[in-house]
Amino acid sequence: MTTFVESPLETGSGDSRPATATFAEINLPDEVRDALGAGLATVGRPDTDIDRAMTRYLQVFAGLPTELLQQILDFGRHIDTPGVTLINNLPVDPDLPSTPVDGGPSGVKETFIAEGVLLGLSGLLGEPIGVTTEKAGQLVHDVIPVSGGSRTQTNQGSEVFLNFHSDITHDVIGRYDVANPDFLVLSCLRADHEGVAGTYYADARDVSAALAPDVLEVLRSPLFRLNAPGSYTRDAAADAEVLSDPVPLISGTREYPEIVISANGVRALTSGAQAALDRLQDVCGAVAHGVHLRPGQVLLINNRKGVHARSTFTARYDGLDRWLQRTYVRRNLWDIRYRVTPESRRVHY
Ligand SMILES: O=C(O)CCC(=O)C(=O)O
Ligand SMILES: [Fe+2]
Repeated sequence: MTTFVESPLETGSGDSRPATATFAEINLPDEVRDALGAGLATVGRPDTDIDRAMTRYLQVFAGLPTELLQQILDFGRHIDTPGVTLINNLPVDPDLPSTPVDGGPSGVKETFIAEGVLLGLSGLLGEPIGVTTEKAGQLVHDVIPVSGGSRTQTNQGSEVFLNFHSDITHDVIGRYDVANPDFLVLSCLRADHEGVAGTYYADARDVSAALAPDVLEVLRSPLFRLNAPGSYTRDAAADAEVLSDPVPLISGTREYPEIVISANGVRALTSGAQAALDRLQDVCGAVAHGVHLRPGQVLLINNRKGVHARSTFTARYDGLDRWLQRTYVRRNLWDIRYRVTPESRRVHY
């Protein structure tokens, strides 16, 4: 049975977190972990035939206890389920190689348990996709500190707080919150040296409840332009801003709001909008749930129900730095077919 356990988690700096069930935790019993690991070991490399591998992962994960499996499926399919779920005690690779200092992928990783955990869980939520401007279109993203990017608002950073954001996708339609992933799966292969890197999630339901009504109304107005992700502006625009059309940051029904924030900068169009934006980051910090990810732990993140952030930590670039793997997951590939590349039906511009 799952409980809304908060003991291994930190709360944000404030005291305004309402008691809603926007965070959940799943603990795998040891025998379930071991059976999953044994099943995944039979699949091998996922990248030679990804659709065959996804099918095999589904068969392996179908062996989870019904209650646990349903909780993961419900996370992906229902509007009223938590925005974030931490899964504990997943199988890990027997001998993890060095953390790649160039941000990955590792050329010497010879077992694929982590990839199986990541892609198998992703397949329970939807379909993993690649984006050509993010990690060269790969389906498995390595999230590793990179010295050249240590102070950037990207997943290469470590020395600066990565502000509350959604993972968005630059799109010529002018909206960056349409073709972006519905879910992120974040899997920890190696913690940071000091074990202090925190990953935080603020649910838009909690955020909305904690905001003053007038500030919420401003955030629900199309007074904000999102800057494209740092990976896009770096590669395609020499780090110049590439702004979206004006959008609201919070939208949809009051009961089930959607939130979007770009990590690489939001341009507020009025001074009132700027004040609301500043307040929004503070409120996210106050209502957020956080975890110091450890090997064998995975965070399922709904990229529409809430926003996530990462604390600072110290990278040493010594092969033992923090190493996460991440997927971008779409519930439905049909709606983003206008962006598909000729090379792969899972990779989009
Ligand atoms: O490093 C983390 O914990 C999260 C980084 C992040 O925002 C991401 O990978 O999308
Ligand atoms: Fe992110």
